[in-house]
Amino acid sequence: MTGLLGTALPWPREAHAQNGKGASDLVLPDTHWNAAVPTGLVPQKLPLLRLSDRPIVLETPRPFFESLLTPNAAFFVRYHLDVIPNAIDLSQWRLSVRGNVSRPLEFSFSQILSEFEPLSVVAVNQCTGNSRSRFFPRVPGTQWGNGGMGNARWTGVRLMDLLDRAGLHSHTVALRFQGLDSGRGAEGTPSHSYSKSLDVRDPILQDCLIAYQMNGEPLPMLNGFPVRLIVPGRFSTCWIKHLSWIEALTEPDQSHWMKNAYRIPKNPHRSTTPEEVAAGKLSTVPASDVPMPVRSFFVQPDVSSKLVVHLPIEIKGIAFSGSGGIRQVEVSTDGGRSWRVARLDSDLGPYSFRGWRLPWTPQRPGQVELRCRATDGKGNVQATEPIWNPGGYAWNVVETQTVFVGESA
Ligand SMILES: Nc1nc2c(c(=O)[nH]1)N[C@H]1C(S)=C(S)[C@@H](COP(=O)(O)O)O[C@H]1N2
Ligand SMILES: [Mo]
Repeated sequence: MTGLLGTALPWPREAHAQNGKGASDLVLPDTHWNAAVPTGLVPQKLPLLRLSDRPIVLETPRPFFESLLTPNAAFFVRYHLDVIPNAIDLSQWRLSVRGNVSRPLEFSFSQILSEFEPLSVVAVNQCTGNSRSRFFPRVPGTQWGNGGMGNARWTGVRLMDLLDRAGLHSHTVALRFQGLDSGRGAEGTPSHSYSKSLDVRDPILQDCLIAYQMNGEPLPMLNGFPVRLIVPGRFSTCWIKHLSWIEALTEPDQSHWMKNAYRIPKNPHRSTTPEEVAAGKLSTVPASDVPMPVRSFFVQPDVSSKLVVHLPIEIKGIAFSGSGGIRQVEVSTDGGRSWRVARLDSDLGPYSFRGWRLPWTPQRPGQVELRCRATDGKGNVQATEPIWNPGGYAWNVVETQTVFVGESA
């Protein structure tokens, strides 16, 4: 597989992550032995579900989704490589735009802040592998529950405003985005850095932001300080953190991250079988080239809730889609036999979580299976059959939630 990575990329740390004057002090676990940090705690983060230490991967527990904007300190964290910048000297840091452009440019942080019009978007950042632990047969990869996602208000500047300054040449076919993290990649690949590309004709480029704020604060280090790419409605595999290089390519990106990783079945259900994969018949597309499928989730009640027969409660949840926001959420309190339409909360825009709620008075004691299913702005409804693909990607099956109703007398 060596040789897949077309252009040689620089070693990010040498180029940019200096530890000099003005650096913020942040102590991250040593990549081999984490004795420097109390167990379970990572700088700027609350205790979250720690799925890996090397690299650090944290999942957001369900109660944090009671707030429509996920708190920064509870926002999930995903890295692929274990050398993560833990201090960035903004006086040295630059965002460079290079490759097939008229004027290769390097932007300082203060230029990004002062020379471009700021704007904000509320958008869900969801890992392509969110909910992977549901897959059967099991697939390798981070075994996410439903907390490999979060919703935030991202503030920054338009990607296209920076690119217009640099002047994209014709014959550019793709834009490659690379972050500062580095380290040993997948075996047999030279993927010592994390980078992803978007097709230059992809209309989503017009909506992409280079964000320096998350929920009105500087980005937490682990969510991409000082700037990250926001690609609204798309899986976050292409939301490059610590974004430092944008490169206009004249050939399609042949790197490991585009050719091998993060590819999903081309069919609309994103589903296949182990047999089809073994037969070599599966055609795939990069997960970042397509809108995220519609999903909905229960926030309350959960399996630990104390429910009592004839005592009214409110069933609450969230929903989102990469295709035109949420049109409707339906809830079943009888295992899918009948459905009622939930009330939707206020609309924070088509890329945001949409809160929903439904009053419910349990009529009988015992075990009840709740279900929720959402329909998006384009009329897509959540899947009812299990999804399977070898990467464990793009799960969007109707959620079920078992609850227990107690006697009142
Ligand atoms: N620099 C960099 N950016 C990255 C990644 C990474 O490993 N390095 N992982 C991507 C993937 S797959 C995910 S799911 C999101 C996670 O974003 P978060 O860590 O801010 O929650 O970051 C994306 N951007
Ligand atoms: Mo991801």
